[in-house]
Parts: sequence; structure tokens; C-alpha cells
Amino acid sequence: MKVNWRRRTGMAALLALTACVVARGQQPSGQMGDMGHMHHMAMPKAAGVRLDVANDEAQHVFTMRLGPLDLPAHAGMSVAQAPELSWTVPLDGWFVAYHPRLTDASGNALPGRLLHHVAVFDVSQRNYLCPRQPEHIFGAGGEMTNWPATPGLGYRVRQGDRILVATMFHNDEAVSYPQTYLEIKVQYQPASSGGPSLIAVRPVWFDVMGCGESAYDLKPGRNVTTGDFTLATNGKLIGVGGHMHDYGRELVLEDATRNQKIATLDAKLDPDGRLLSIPIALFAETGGLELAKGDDIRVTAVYDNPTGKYLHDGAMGIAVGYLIPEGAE
Ligand SMILES: [Cu+2]
Repeated sequence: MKVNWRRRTGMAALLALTACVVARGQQPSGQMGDMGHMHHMAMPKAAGVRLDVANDEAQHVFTMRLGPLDLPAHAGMSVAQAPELSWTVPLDGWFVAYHPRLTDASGNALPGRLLHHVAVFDVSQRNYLCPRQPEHIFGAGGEMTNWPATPGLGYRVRQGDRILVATMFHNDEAVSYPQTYLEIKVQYQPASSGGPSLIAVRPVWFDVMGCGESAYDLKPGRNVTTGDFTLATNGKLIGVGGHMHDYGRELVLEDATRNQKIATLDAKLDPDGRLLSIPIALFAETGGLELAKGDDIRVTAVYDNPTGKYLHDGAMGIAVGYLIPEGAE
């Protein structure tokens, strides 16, 4: 089989995944939805933080607003963090796009870099690759990537699905931000609209650490780390982007059973080795790259740590894709 893929930044936005995103955390103890955090540090919890969601039924947009967070100058990661907050989806339909930004109390934009990451889960759905965990449907970091809609595709939600939002904020600046809000506009298509059904895509997070904690340590020099996943069904991979930290070099996704490369994502770094971006591989032309049930899908992350130091929890390596499982409605 010839792997036919190309990079296209335009429609690739569905996969544009950036910065420090992942919070799949520790294994839930028996029950789904018991989410852990990516970092082990005991964080102070902020009081009075709310998650409010407005529904614009004419425009088909949910506006999630989480806050306020008090981010004192130079506080770094030691700011009081929001607890995990949840919201119940009020209708059947599809989420088709996500637009995050930070604002002050009056709705004026604040710098996106104050957000370390946000992770949005549908705790009513099982994760496709890691069934003991809830579905991880959206993530963003300081770059505040927008995910425009990809025509014909959406993430299926049901009335009553519980959406959980986990955030981490930080402030390294000399300015204090006493009332910071995270706003995420979620465009949706209601099932009741009479329009055509969308094809349901499942997010797939191929993490070199498997289904557990995503962060891992870097020794000085070259670090090569791999993780393996077995697909539970046949499926079509629509595309894949990536998430790494500073000094990341590349992410490779391959079908180890067939010894076939799926994608090689070379990280773009600045002269100091700080991560600028990771490309996206799209399999649009063929309507998706066919993956077979039972195949061993291997993800490999390569880092080159030039600091001469051991970097505790310095790395993540995650290929983030969208899959249309066979038999999906
Ligand atoms: Cu990360």
C-alpha cells in the first residue's frame, strides 16, 4: 500500500495541536471520569472559579467561560489553579470546532501564554485508544490554536454527556492579571436541525508513555522513547499532528505490524532548542489512511537535550490524530 499523505496547513486546522496540552494523568481507579493531572505537584486551588456555558441557539455556538483566576506577577506555576469543572451537554449533535482565548472580566483579550494548557474531556465516552479513560476531545496551550470546522466531520455528543475541563495557568510576567477567564467557543451542529448527519471522528492520542502519565524525564543528549497501541477496530486515520516540548526533534508514527511509516513529524525549533511548531500530516486525498484492527501502531519521540542536565518531567511525545472507526454511525 502506498501511503498517500500530504501536509496542508489550511484544512489541517482540525489537528492543529500545540503547547502543553495533555492531562490524561493517573489511571482512574476503576471508574471513568476520575481524572488526574499531568503534574504531580500539589497545586493550591483557587476559590470561586466557575464554569458557565451560554448556548447561542441561532448561531449554534456554546461559549464556555471559566474563571476568574488570579494570576499574580512572577507567580509562575504556583498560582492558585482552578479545580476541574464540568458541564452537561444539553442536546444531541456534533462538536465541530473549538476557539479558545483568554479575557479579563470585561471580555478584553489577555495574552494566551498565561494558559499552560487546557484539556477538555467527554467523561461519558470511553477513550478510543485507552478505554479506561474518558475521551479527550480538545486541548490547547499558550498558542491558543483555533480549530475551524472540517466539513462533514464532527465529534458526536449526546444530551447528558458530561464535559470536564481541566486547566493549568501560569504567569511569568511582571504584570499581574487578577481576573483571568478562559473562554472556549464550541461550534456545534444539532442533530435536530434536519441537516445531514456528520461522520463521527474519534480523537486518538498516540502517547509514547501509553495510557498513563504523559510527562517523562529527559537525560542529557539523545532520548528515543516509544509507545505501542493496538487498534480495537479497523479505521481510517484522517490526519495526525503532534505535541512535544522544548528540545523535541521528531515524532514518528508507524504501523509496526506491517512495517509501514504513517507519518514523520519534524519539530521546528528556535536556535535555543525551544519548540516552535510541529507539522501536521493529512491523509485527505484517499479519504483517510486505512488502519487495520489488531495492528500495532507505534509512536516514537526523539529528543536531543543540549543542557547537560537531567530534566525531570521535561518531555512529552504525543501524535494526536482523528480516526473514523469502521462501523461508526
Ligand atoms: Cu505537554
